[in-house]
Amino acid sequence: AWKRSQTAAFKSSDEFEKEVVRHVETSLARSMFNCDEKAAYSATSLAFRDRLILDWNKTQQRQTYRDSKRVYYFSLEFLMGRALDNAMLNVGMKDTAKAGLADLGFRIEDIIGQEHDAALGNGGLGRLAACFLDSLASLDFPAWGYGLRYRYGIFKQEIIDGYQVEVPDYWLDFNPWEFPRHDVTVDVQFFGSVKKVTNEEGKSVAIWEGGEIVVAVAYDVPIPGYDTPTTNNLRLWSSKASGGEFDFQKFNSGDYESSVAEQQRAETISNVLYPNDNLERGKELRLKQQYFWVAASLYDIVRRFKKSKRAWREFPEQVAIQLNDTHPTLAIVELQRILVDVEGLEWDLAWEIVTGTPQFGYTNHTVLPEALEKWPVGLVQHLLPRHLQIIYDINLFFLQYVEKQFPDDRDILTRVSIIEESQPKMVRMAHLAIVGSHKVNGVAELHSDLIKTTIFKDFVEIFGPDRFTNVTNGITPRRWLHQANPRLSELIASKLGSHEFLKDLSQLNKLELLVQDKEFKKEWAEIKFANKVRLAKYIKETTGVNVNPSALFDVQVKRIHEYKRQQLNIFGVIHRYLTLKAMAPAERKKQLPRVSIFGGKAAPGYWMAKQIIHLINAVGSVVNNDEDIGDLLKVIFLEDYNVSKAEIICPASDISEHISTAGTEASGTSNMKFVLNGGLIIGTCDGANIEITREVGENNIFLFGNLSEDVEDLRHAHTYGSHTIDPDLAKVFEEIQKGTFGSVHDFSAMIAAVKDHGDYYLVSDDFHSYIETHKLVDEAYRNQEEWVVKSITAVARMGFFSSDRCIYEYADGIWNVEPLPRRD
Ligand code: 26Q
Repeated sequence: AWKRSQTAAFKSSDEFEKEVVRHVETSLARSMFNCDEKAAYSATSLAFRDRLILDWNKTQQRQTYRDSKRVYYFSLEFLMGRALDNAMLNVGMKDTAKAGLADLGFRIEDIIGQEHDAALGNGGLGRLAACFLDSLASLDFPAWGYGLRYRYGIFKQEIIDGYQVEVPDYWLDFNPWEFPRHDVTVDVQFFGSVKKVTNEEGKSVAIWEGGEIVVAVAYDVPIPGYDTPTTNNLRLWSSKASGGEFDFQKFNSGDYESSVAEQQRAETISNVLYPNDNLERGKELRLKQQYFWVAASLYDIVRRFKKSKRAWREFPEQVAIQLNDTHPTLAIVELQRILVDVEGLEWDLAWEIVTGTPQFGYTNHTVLPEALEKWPVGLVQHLLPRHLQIIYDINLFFLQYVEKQFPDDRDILTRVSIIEESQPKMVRMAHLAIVGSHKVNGVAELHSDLIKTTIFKDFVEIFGPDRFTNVTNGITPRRWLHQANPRLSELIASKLGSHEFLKDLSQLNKLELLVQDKEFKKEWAEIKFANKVRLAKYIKETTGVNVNPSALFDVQVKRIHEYKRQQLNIFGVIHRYLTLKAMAPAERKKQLPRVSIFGGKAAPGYWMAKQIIHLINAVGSVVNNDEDIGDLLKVIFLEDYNVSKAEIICPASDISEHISTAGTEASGTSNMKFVLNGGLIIGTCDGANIEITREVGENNIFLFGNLSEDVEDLRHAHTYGSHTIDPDLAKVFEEIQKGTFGSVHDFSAMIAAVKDHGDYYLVSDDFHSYIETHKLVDEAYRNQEEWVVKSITAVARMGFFSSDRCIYEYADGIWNVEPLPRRD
C-alpha cells in the first residue's frame, strides 16, 4: 500500500526546518535574523510546495501515460481560501511543521494567518467548486479545474459608519501556489466577420476572420488530495495582449500611447471577478471573460486529446466537461465550431459528438428569474459573429425536432426557443445548455424537482425525464471539520479509532453509540465552548464589543440577499430587544443571553442589500450600548466574511440561520458546515435543509415558516387580496420609524418592501412562526444536557453531506469516470 513517507514527506521536523531556512536565505534572499512572520510563511509554503510538485508531476505523468478519461470542471469561480494549512493537513505533515516552526520561534497559527485568501468567487457556487476539487483529488479522480486568474478577487468589505465600502482585493503580490506556464498559451479571437466560401471539395465553409486576438496564458495551481499522492491541476487563464509586450509597429510610428492602451484593454479581461451573486447583468466584458476562458480551455483539451491520435468519435469517451451554471455554456457552441470549421466534420456528426454521452453536463444553481443568464443577440453578433450563426443553427434543428413532437403546439416553440423574441432579442443560455448537455442537474432534491416542474418543465416533455437528475451538494470534511475544528476532529478520531472518517464520512454514525457517554459529552461541550471563546476574542479584537461566550451564539453568515432574508433576522432581533426592554428587571434577569452574529457581502450595486447591512449595524450600536440589556443581547456584524473567517465562525455557533423564503435557496452549503461542527440550525423548508432534516431527524433541527408549495398563493393574495402585517412585526416597524436606530429615511424602503410592495419574500407571513421557533431554541438551549445530545446526534448523521458522496454520484451518473489511484 502507498505510504506518504515514501513521497512528499519530510523525514523529521529538522529536515523541514532546514528547508525553511534554505528558502529564507536563497529564495527570499534574507537572513534568519530578520525573518518576520510573512517571510516564515513564504518559506514554509515554498518548502511544502517543493514536495507537492513531485507528487503533482507524477500524477500528471500517470494520467498522460494511462490516457484515462478525464473530468474537466469549468467554473468561473473557485473560492479556495488559504492553501498552506490545507496542504500541510492533506500531506499529513502539520505536526512536523508545527514543531519545526516552534523551534524557529514561530507559532504555526500566526504563520498560517499570514496567507491572503484566494477569493476567486462570490459565495456558494465558487466554494462548491473548491470543495469538489478537494474531493476529486482525495478520491484519486483524474480531474482538472478550469477557470480565470482574476487579478482582483471578490472585493474586501469595510464597514464605515455602518455602511459597506468596497476595497479592491489585490492578492497576487506573492503567491507561491501558482505556476505561470508562459509556454502554454492560446490565441483567442474576438469580433471580426464571417465569410462563406466554397472549398476545393465544393463544400461551403465558414471563415471567421478579422477582429482582434487576445492571448491566454496558463497559470497552474496544484490541488493536493488528502492522504493520497494524487495532486490534481487547477488551470487558470490570464489575458495578455498579442504581439508581445506591445505593438512595435505602433511604437515605432510614435503611437506609444495607443499601443499601451491596447495592451491594457487585453489585460482587462482577466482583471476582475464580477461581484454579483444570483444576479445577472448583461455586461460585454463579462461575456468576453466567458468566451476567453471557454475558448482557451477547450483548445487545451482538444490539443491534449489529439495527442492520443484517437478518432473524434472517441472524444466523449475521453472527456467529460461539467458546466458550473450557464457561465461556460459557450463551450457547447465553441466545440461545435472547432469540429465543423476547424476539423472539417459534417454538422450532424459534430453535433453527435458535442451532445455525446457523456460529454457536457450542466449544473443549475438557481430558479430566481433575475439570475438566469441571457445575452442580447446584437452583443453576441458583434463579439462572436460565427458563434451566433451556430447558435441559430442549433436552435433551428432543435425547434424542428420539437415541432415534430408537438405539431399542433406553436406556444411550446416560443417558450423553449434558445432565442427569446423580445426587444431586443436575447440568447437564453440555460436553454442552450440544456439542449447541448446530456445531463442537467439541480443541487438539492427540492431544487431539482422545482426546475423540472417550473422553469424547465417543457424540456422534460421534450427530452424525457432522464435528462434531468439531482445531485445534492456536499462539503469537504477535510477543510470544514479537520482543518476548521481540529479538536473536534481529534476527539472523533480518538473515539472511532482512526481518521478514516475524513474519507468515509458515513462512519460518523458510530458516534451515536456514545450519546450517553458522560465523559464524551463533556469533552464535546468543552470543545464548542473553546471555539466560542476563540470567536469571542476575535469579535473583541475586530469590533471592540465584549460578548459572553456562555451566551447562545446565533449566526447568519452568507451573501446578503433579500431572498436569504437577513431582514427577517434583524427584525426578529429588534423584536427580542423590545421584548427585553418591556420586561421588569427581575424577569429580564431570567432570560437567556444571546449573541446575534451577522456577516456577508452585498453586491456593490444592490442597494437594498446595503440597507440591510446598515440596519444591522445601526441596531448593534443601540443594543450593544444599552445598559438595561448588558449581556442579554449583543448584535455583531463581522466585516469581510470570507473562507478563512468561516473557518473560525462555523465551529463556534450554537445555532445558525438558513431562513430563505421557501423555494428560493437552491441548496445552501453553509447549513452543512454548521451542523458538521456541532451547531444546530433554524431554517425554512428550503434547499438542502429538507434533506438535513431527513438525515438528522426532526428533533434535531428547528424548522419554521410556509412551505414552497404555498408561496405562489401567498404572493397572489398579497397583490390581489388584503395584506395584513403581523402585529409584532408592525411594532418593530414603528420602532424603526420612531428613529430608535437613526436613519429613518434609509430604512423606510425595507419596511415599504413588506408593507407596500407585496412582501415578495414573505417576511410578514413567516414572522410569527420565526419568533415562536426562536422561543423553542431558547428553551432547548436551557437544557444543556439535551442540547449536547442533539448536537452529537446531528453530527453522527451528517455523513451524507460529504462532497465525496457528491463526486461519486457525478462520476457514476454523469461523467462515467473511474478513479486512477497511484500505486508507487
Ligand atoms: C451571472 C452573470 C453575470 C454576472 C454574475 C453572474 C453570477 C455569478 C455568481 C450568477 C450567479 C452566481 C452565484 C450563484 C450561487 O452562488 N448560487 C448558489 O450555489 C450554491 C451551490 O450550489 C447553492 O448552495 C446556493 O443555494 C446557490 O444560491
